[in-house]
Amino acid sequence: MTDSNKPLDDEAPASTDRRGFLKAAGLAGAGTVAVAGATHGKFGLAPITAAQADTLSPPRLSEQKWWPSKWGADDQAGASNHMTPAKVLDAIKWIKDGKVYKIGHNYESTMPLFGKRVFTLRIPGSPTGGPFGDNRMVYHDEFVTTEIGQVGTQFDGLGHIGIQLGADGDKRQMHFYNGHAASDFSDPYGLKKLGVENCKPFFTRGHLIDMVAVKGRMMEAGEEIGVADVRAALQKQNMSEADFKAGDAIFFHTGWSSLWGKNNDKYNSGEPGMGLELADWVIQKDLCLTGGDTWAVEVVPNPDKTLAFAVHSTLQTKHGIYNHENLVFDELIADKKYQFVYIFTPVPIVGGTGSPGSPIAVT
Ligand code: UVW
Repeated sequence: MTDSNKPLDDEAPASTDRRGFLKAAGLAGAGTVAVAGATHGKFGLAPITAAQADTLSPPRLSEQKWWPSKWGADDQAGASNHMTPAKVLDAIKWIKDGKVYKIGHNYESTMPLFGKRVFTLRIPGSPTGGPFGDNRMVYHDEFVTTEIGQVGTQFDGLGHIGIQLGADGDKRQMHFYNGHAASDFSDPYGLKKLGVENCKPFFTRGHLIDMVAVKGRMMEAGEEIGVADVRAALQKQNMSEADFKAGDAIFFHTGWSSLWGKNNDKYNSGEPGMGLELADWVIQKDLCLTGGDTWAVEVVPNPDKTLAFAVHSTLQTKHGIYNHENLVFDELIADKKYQFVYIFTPVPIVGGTGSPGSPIAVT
């Protein structure tokens, strides 16, 4: 990792030596798995034991303090701060055809859901109301029960992923983007900080990496996308690393979305995706967002069996770089359109952890 934040001296428990802190960090990983609940033991995410933690070689992910953010100590918008008028005017140069591609899935009860999340829709009364007036108007409303920002095509806000640095249950030591501690903002009626409403709408250049073309097949669960893979895809697509500018977004087509609604068990069983090497590259390129045709956009299980969703923790928690999950790129791939304007306005649910919605790519 080239992550160069300063050590967490002021956060380590007073009585903890380096070895002890590594152990705490390892057990924090176990806590993360417990949050995943139903996935315990799945994806190779079994919690590490204290004995395993003792053998971990430094530096561990959670050893370093990642705040204050480069966007300011009070910032809650993270990498969406890249969305400036200059960025929009630069991005718009990529619109040549006037063609709009829908890159999100429809929302329906048959979509694959992570863990025990649900999606149910009812039309109360059906019709819900009316008739009104002499014109006899009737109407339908929908009633939806779901984890609204974390099902289907979903955009992770910065209140979604944190890192537990202390003991289980110690919310003062559960830190999120910009160091915000769960003790300061977590609330059953909506997050008091880092709610998705703080994110600025996206209108930026998007680069699509076609891993299916690189591999000649759909990628498999646990298969990591590295920097060399991205370079191979760029070469195949007549693109270059120099095309990436600060504030751009990168997307990965792995073929995994072909399982969507057809083999949900396999879709949910793990996934191919980014590893930490590539996460570092994303940080170096100063991108605003990653996205993919999988439910986490990162490799699951991680080839390093002691890690769980480490790319989420690195990009979202430590760098405020957003993640857009469960996308679909088939039409862009069919048209060989690998560069476009990515447009997405997160639904500003006050205190929400994420957002549903219908992102588009415009060429
Ligand atoms: C978790 O919520 C654990 O993952 P994701 O952001 O991929 O839904």
